[in-house]
Amino acid sequence: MSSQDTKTTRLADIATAMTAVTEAAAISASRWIGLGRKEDGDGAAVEAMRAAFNEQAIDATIVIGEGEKDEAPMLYSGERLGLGGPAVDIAIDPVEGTTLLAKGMPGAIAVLAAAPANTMFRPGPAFYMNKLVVPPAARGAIDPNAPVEAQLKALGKAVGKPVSQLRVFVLERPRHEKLIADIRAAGASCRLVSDGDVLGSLFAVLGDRVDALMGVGGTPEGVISACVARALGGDMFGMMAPQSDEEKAKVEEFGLKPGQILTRDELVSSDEVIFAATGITGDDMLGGVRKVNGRTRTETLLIGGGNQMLRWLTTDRLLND
Ligand code: VTB
Repeated sequence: MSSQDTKTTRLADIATAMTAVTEAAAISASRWIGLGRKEDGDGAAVEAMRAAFNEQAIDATIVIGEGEKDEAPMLYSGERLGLGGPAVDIAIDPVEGTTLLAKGMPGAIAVLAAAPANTMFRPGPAFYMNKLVVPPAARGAIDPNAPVEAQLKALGKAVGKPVSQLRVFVLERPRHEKLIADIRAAGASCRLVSDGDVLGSLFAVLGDRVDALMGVGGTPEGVISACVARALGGDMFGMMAPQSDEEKAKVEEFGLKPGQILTRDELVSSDEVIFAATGITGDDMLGGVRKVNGRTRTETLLIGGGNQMLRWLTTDRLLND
């Protein structure tokens, strides 16, 4: 067996476990769809994720938990989970898009990324990151320090489109007013979305709906996005972008510089990455949790590094509720 085959086999084993974890989180969170209580939905997903991890034959270290930024319930960074097995770093977002969940809007997902132990960037207190995510054709073609117009020109050249046909995923936030104006002034268009830049990064890497993702979002989501980019051969840069003096001071104390740019491979230094996402509220990429013939159906997207494969899994479970 070649080393590539060995790697693939090991990944496949962990991959199944990872889908069980995101599915458990999505099912628990789905009970809170549209109830206006995002912390409760997030808390349910966190507890379900923790319980599901502890049933898997892995030695998982949570490198990136979620919650501190939104004062939501935590799966703590540094927490060890699992029954023992391959040592992996885990970045989780039990509900990516808690507001979407609380409002019953499309696009909330339960998501995680896994990679071999000690290969994921530890963001510490850095909550916000300025991201640039592009598809494989543009890998190495974009200067993260260049103005937006120059980046879009380089992107267009790399993907073979005029700038006027490029669309950029941007979170709709007041902080992005200038970015949005710059994108439009360059002749490109924006897909403005209220939440969910992990899905945005996935779309950008796939060149599906958008050609790039730009702007400031959560750092946890950023590391998960870097795993997607690495697994599928796309590119990403993440720039430390503290949004308050307090965050800036903590980031500096931690040894990171505001404005410091991390490459995709600094964000995750292994090709052996796994990404799993299960739809909660559902959108046109991943259906949400729903009842079908008395069973609970989930839709999960699984991406395994190395072979650049995307796998969609539809699972129906008989649950007692
Ligand atoms: C983004 C988005 C997330 O946080 O990362 C965003 O993808 C950034 O934080 O779904 P702000 O909302 O504070 O701008 C989320 O919206 C989740 O909190």
